[in-house]
Amino acid sequence: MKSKIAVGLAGVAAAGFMAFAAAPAVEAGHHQCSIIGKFDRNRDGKLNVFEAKRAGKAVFAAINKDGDRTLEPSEVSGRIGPETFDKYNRIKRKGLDRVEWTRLVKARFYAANRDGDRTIECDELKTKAGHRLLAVIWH
Ligand SMILES: [Ca+2]
Ligand SMILES: [Ca+2]
Ligand SMILES: [Ca+2]
Repeated sequence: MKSKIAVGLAGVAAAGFMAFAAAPAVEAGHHQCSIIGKFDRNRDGKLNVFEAKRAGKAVFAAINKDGDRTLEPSEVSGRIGPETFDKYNRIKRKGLDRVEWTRLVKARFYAANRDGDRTIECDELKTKAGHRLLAVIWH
């Protein structure tokens, strides 16, 4: 009898842990989709490439802390990795200029658009590619 109770408690503890672990992901999902409302100019509940580019430009301005013309590695840390930085840093100045940054935003937009239509829907933001898009349009 004692062992049955112990097993039962372990089960409850495991379920409790899983519920705890799942909760933040659900909240994060809701949070992620709020960016659509923020930049959804044509009010269709989705992000088209123009809306995503606008969001990307807002990020550029927000994270370009030194106010120069480019995003340096320190300014994009946590958003893109060094390989991505090098790949899009075609004109080798200090960092990514607005054109290069926008090219990256567009590439991530199309990579995240799994159903191949013209827009990013909320569920597409919840995928790995969606997170990679969010990294360059969210602030
Ligand atoms: Ca829209
Ligand atoms: Ca800068
Ligand atoms: Ca889509």
